[in-house]
Amino acid sequence: MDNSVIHSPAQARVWQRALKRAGGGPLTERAVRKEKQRGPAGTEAGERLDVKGYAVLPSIVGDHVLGQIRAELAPYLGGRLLGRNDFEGRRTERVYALLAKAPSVAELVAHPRVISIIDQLLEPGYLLSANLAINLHPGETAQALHYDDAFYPLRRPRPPISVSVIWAIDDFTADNGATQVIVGSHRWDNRQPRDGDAVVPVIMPAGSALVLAGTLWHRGGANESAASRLAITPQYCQPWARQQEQMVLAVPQALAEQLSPPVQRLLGYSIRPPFMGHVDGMHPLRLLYPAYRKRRRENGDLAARILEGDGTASASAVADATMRAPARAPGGANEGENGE
Ligand SMILES: O=C(O)CCC(=O)C(=O)O
Repeated sequence: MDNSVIHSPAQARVWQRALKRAGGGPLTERAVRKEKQRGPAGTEAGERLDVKGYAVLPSIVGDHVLGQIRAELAPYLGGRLLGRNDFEGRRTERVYALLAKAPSVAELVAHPRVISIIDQLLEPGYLLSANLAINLHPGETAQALHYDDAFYPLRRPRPPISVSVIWAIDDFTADNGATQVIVGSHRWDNRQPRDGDAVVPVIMPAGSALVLAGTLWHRGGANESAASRLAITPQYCQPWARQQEQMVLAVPQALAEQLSPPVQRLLGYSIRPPFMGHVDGMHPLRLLYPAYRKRRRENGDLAARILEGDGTASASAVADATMRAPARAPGGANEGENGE
C-alpha cells in the first residue's frame, strides 16, 4: 500500500519547484500553476515530507503579523484556559475557536506557502479541522507521543487523513518545548513508539511553520526554560473527514462573513461533490452571501468561480462579487440548485 505523504511524484515535483523558485518569498497560486506547466526538477521539501514525514518552512511570516497575533491573543492568555488533562497539558494554555478570537490567525491558516504544500497532500476541498493556540508554560512536561489523525479509525500504514501545521510564534528552542518528532514514523504500520526511538526537537525561529503528516508520531516537548512557548496549529483534513472543531459553529456567521473566501471554504462553507456539506439542499455559502444566487444569474459563472475558488478569478473580482453584494436574497433562502 502507498503510505507516502505525497500521493504522486508529479504532485511533489510541482510544489517543490515552485517553493524553490519562490526562494523564500511568498509562493502564489500563479507560481504553482506555472510550475505545473514546467518540466521535472528537484525534490527538496517534498522529499523531506515524503521521507521524514515533516518539513520546516523557516521564517515565512514577519514580526508585524506575529505582533498582531500576540496582541489579539493576549486577552485569552491570562491563565484561564489551562489544559484539563495531561494531553492538553496542565501547564499549557489552549485557545480553541481561534478565528473567532484572533482574526489575524487567518494569515497563517491561508498562508500561500503552506496552502501550496497542503494542496499536494490532501484532496481539493480539504477543510480546517482544528485551529488552536498552544502556550507551554515553564515547567510543562513532555506530552505523550501521538499522531494527529489517530482518531480516524483506519488502519495504518496509509496516507495521512490530516496535515498539521505548527507555527512558531516564539522561537522554538531545545529547552522551551519545541515540538519533537520521530523522523519517518509516518510510514509505520501499527507499531508504537519504543524506548530507544530517537525523538528529535524541531528547532526553528519565530515565524516558521512546521508541516507534519497526520500520521507522524510527535509531541510537545518539556518546557525547561524560564519563558512560555507560544504556537498556533491549524490542522487540515480531507474534505470527506469530520472536522475536530465544528468550525461553522465555532466561528459565528457575522465573523465568518469578514474572512476571505478561501478561509470561508476551509471552515466548511464549501461542497465536497456531489453534495457533502449542503444546507437545506443548497450551497452553504448562500448563508454568508444571500445575494449569491442573484449575482450568479447576473454574472454567469463568475460568482461561482470566485466562491468555489478554482483559482481563476482575481482578488479584485472576489472583492467585487462578494463584498458589494446586496444584503437581501432576491427569492428566499430556499431557492436554488444543489451544490451550485
Ligand atoms: O505543542 C506542540 O508542540 C505539539 C502539540 C501537539 O502535538 C498536540 O497537542 O496535538
